Amino acid sequence: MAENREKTTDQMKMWKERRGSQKADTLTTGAGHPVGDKLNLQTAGPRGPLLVQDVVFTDEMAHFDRERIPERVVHAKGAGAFGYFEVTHDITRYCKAKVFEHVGKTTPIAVRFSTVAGESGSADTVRDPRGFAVKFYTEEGNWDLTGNNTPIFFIKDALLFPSFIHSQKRNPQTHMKDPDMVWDFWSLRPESLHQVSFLFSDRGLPDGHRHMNGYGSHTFKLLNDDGKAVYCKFHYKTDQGIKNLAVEEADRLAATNPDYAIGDLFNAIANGNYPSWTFFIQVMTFEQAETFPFNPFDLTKVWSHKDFPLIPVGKLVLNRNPANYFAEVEQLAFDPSNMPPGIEASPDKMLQGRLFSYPDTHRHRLGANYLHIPVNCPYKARVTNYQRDGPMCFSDNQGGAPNYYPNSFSAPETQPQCVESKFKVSPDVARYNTDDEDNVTQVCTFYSQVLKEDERQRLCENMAGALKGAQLFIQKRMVDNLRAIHPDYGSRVQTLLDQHQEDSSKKNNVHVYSRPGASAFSSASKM
Ligand code: HDE
Repeated sequence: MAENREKTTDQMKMWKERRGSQKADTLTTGAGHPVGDKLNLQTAGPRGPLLVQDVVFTDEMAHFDRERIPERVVHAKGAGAFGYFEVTHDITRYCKAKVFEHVGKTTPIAVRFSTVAGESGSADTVRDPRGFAVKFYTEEGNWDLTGNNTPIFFIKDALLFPSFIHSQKRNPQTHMKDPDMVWDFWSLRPESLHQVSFLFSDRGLPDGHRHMNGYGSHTFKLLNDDGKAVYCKFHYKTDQGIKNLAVEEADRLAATNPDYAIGDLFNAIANGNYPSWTFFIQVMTFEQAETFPFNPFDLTKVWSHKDFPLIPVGKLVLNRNPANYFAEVEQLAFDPSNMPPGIEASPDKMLQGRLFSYPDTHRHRLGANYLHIPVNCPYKARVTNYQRDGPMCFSDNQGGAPNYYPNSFSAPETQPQCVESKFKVSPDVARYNTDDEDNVTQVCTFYSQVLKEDERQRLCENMAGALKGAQLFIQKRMVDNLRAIHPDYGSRVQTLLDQHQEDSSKKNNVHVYSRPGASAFSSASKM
């Protein structure tokens, strides 16, 4: 029924309605020349050939030929929206950043949610972590909290990231997702088990983007006005409540409505049902960090909420859909190194690696002047510096202001109170191996205490359903790792794998370890 159509389906209709009785605009070329005919090429005679002087055609085609920019190397499929952050609780004793200046203060935000391993046309309902990236447009420059829907990650050393991602994406020859690659990497790197266990639990299939939490994940540093620093983690908890999809429902949606999460977010906002998240921090003093039983900068670990309680800070609300997807979401560029004074990086090796990678990828994907693009531009601050020129310079290029520093002509000056905090670094420079740090304790707690019995069983079924696609020696290595976490974890997954082997030998009589069609990242993980 036409009246039951969703807002996403009715977008064209609504656009027309908004224009009301306004006359249609004049169609122009890219250079603004009015176009007389947009349906017929200019040809010598009715059967051709085409004339090179048909600039209406060449202008249109040349631009079309260049429409695609490189998709994000990870997190390519996503949905974006805009809104605000409001401070509800004072944390100025920890942080001097103006974004937290006083209760009631609001700051505009942009948020992009994403899956990780799929391409930009892939389905939304696959088993995968979800990106949850927030850009705060503050008067001290943009602050990008480029997080995920999990408080932890698969690895703890940034040097491993390209290999890790290669193992989760496509096989270099077949161009297919490859369970051998996925499980080979994970089973060779036991520090991934915490995140892998989270991924194959119910939370690996969130029901759209509104029903999941977000996390800054890394440890950051906060500085107050007196220059005192503490370590901190950021959390945003969904006010819509956590909701996950059952495996069968996720599969059905992947086949029938692959853009389910994009549509769900757009429709909610278009209907005035604005999603929100409550923003918290956890704080650890430098003294507590010294005696913390784990490396407090290890991204494969969480900080217990009992020892480091959540401190409420504010609210994130999304109340505007993008007016144009490419302009405001495809070009939206997050960068963990975007931090205003008062928020700094901790020594976390993953965070440190990200400080380089993001602006580097943006310069490749969007160009050297990507910060001129309106959605990335720190419009609440005024950019005054000594950077000039470059391709696609959209601003006035800072007019006649001096382009060198120091200078004697009253050009932008440094602000000593904004200098980064001092900290001591004493150890030897080396390539330190961290893979043998305790990779067991927290995963064991997750498996045996956080999950309930039915959740544990589903985790094992989901995992075995995907792991069965890998070669036997990889399955064995993975199960050995699981046994090290908890004997029950390993033996349950092994029993399910054996069951599968039996079923498939009965069915095929041959070839029990041939790979099933389902990729390791398909949600379909029931045996
Ligand atoms: Fe990313 N990641 N990442 N990542 N990441 C990118 O940046 C990278 C990591 C995350 O909606 C890329 O603009 C490295 C952790 C999100 O636009 C790239 C390392 C977390 C998004 C990149 C990590 C994330 C990205 C690809 C390890 C959660 C999407 C395109 C050292 C805390 C942001 C782009 C958006 C995107 C690199 C690990 C979250 C290549 C090198 C950990 C949400 O720069």
